[in-house]
Amino acid sequence: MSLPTSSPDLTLTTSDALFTRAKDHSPGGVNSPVRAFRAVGGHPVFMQSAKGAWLTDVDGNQYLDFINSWGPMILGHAPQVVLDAVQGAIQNSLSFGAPTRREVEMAELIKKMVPSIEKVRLVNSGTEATMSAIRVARGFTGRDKIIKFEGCYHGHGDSFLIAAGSGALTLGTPDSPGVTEGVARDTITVPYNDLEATREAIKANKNQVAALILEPVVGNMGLVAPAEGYLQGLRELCTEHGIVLIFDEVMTGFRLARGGAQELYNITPDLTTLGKIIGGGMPVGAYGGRRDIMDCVAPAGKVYQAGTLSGNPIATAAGIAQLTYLQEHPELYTELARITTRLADGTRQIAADMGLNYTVNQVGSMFSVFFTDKPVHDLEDAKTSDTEAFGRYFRAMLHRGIYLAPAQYETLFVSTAMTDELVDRYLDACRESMREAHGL
Ligand code: HOZ
Repeated sequence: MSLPTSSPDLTLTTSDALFTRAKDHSPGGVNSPVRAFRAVGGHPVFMQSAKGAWLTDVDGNQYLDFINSWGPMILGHAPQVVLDAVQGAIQNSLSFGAPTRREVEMAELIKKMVPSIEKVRLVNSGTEATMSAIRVARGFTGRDKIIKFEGCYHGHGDSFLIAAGSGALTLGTPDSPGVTEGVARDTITVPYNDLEATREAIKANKNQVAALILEPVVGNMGLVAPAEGYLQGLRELCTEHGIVLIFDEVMTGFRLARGGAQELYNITPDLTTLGKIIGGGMPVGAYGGRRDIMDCVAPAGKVYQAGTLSGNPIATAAGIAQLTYLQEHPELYTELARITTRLADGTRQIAADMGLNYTVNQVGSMFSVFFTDKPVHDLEDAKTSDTEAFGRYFRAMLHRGIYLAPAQYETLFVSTAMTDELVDRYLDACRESMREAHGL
């Protein structure tokens, strides 16, 4: 028997070992690009479990979570009310591929909380919701083109991978290979927060634009809020030109208010897309809106869209439990905004104390720290961020047990499990990490 000639590397973590294995089996070792940590350096951490505000990785390290599964864990991880609902539901089969009572209850709940939705179709993800919504808008209007906004991300449907935000932007492929020229031609992009540019685009494509789709508060170039009057201006343009206004509220729905960004800004879109939050973390999405538009969807109408797992009984059980809790506890939104303001203001102040006038954008329980002193209103502003410094900051925070989104062009999400004591912990880590990232 031959003996090993060198000792094993004892510093190799279980996460590192899993990542090495994963790279043999999956592209880049992950099932969604941003998770690979390419934008921030280092290796991804593999998660084992989570409860409340805390994540535990496969090596037993704990982290205060600021991703919250990219939004849906608004009540923190593993809330009892959702766990009970899921545990009750799994006894009765995991899927039927046939109608169930809970699908009806879920639709009623969504309509109650988001009054612009008169009819709704459940799907399995936000990506499915947005792809379906533009198909319906095209079927309804008989037009081909859509307008989207630079840096907005609506999932990975072909039509949206033009000037896309999130991972596509981070990894330098905002216009993905594999999207045909024909599809790209039908997607018109304009800068976010620029009403005049949208007006011009509509004028240049008169009677050709089926839909205008946007994140009313953008979460995928970092967090960017709409300028005063901007959403209202878009609403008026769409009404004037017979264009279907689609609010992609996959991130903001049920998070910024019970009725999402449209409630917060008091704007009524024609269609709304929803995602993961309506499943409490289970794979769910939905699109819905005006009755006359939704009645174009099969089998009521001719626009085809279907799915075996749509309205899945476990996902709807989780979703009903979480949405009911949100519906019955409106006060939690005020508290979420208060605690997130402490996080955002605290971060801004820490940076300022070091002579760094970094921009921190916040709306309700979502916030982003841009490593730039320019106010950030659109993609061009966001791109002035120092992504190298952000990477160093991210790694320093991770080392101190704070789990941030692993890319500058993403948003942080806060849950009701965040306490003032935990905010203090975050701010201590932030102060040390800012110093470390800038060699101060
Ligand atoms: N790009 C997604 C958020 N904007 C991340 C999805 C994921 O990795 O889970």
